Amino acid sequence: MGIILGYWDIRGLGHAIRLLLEYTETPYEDKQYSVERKGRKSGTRPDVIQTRFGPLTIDPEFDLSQWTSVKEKLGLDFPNIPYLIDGERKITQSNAIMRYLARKHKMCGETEEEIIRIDILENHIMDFRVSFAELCYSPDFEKLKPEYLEELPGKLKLFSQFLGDRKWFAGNKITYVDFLAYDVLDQQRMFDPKCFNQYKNLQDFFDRFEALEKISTYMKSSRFMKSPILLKNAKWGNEKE
Ligand SMILES: N[C@@H](CCC(=O)N[C@@H](CS)C(=O)NCC(=O)O)C(=O)O
Repeated sequence: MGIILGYWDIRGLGHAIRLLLEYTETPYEDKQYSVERKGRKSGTRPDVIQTRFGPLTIDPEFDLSQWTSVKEKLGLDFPNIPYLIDGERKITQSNAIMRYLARKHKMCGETEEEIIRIDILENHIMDFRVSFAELCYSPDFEKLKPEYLEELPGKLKLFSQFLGDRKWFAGNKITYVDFLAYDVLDQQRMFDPKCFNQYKNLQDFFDRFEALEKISTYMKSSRFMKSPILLKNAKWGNEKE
């Protein structure tokens, strides 16, 4: 049996995993769960999902039952999505999935310096991802957006400095954190299309990544999902472009 990736039918935490599966030419089933808008009466108990930034209560208008009806039945230690099933192996936590796939293809860094850079970036990217998701799911989105945009160049500058004149974030060889960085930085580019204007090395990084043969083929295929980035209850990134 091949690999099964289970996730919402959104980009979210699944995007970097899907990109890595495609890049490594790993056959996989992209098992997507949909959030339905209908079929739920208002006034019923809302679903709560566990996100990186804590529990997120979903308005009863949205029906998560495609996922919640199977959540406890898959034999996952800590039931959540994304999950990856590879035969007997059942893995949750997006970065555990990334590392599992990357280890198979020696994409976890080789030297101590590369591994330290990977560890730093993997965790920093998650902090960055979470702060952006918090903004997008916030009821105060419109109020908080200007401050986020004001602080964004300073945050991107740190990524630009960290990359420096390297080809990839860890060094000369592509590693799984490049997939995470690509995803999260690309979301910023979609949010504020001009935000990379002053960061030539990050623009070159986007181009280099998108020019990878397997990535470019995937991006042209019907399997590729640029959006929606977030669930339907988000204030931004919740629509298919
Ligand atoms: N720390 C987890 C967070 C997973 C997570 O936040 N999953 C969200 C979607 S991005 C979800 O909807 N979980 C479903 C649930 O809690 O039942 C990871 O990195 O994989």
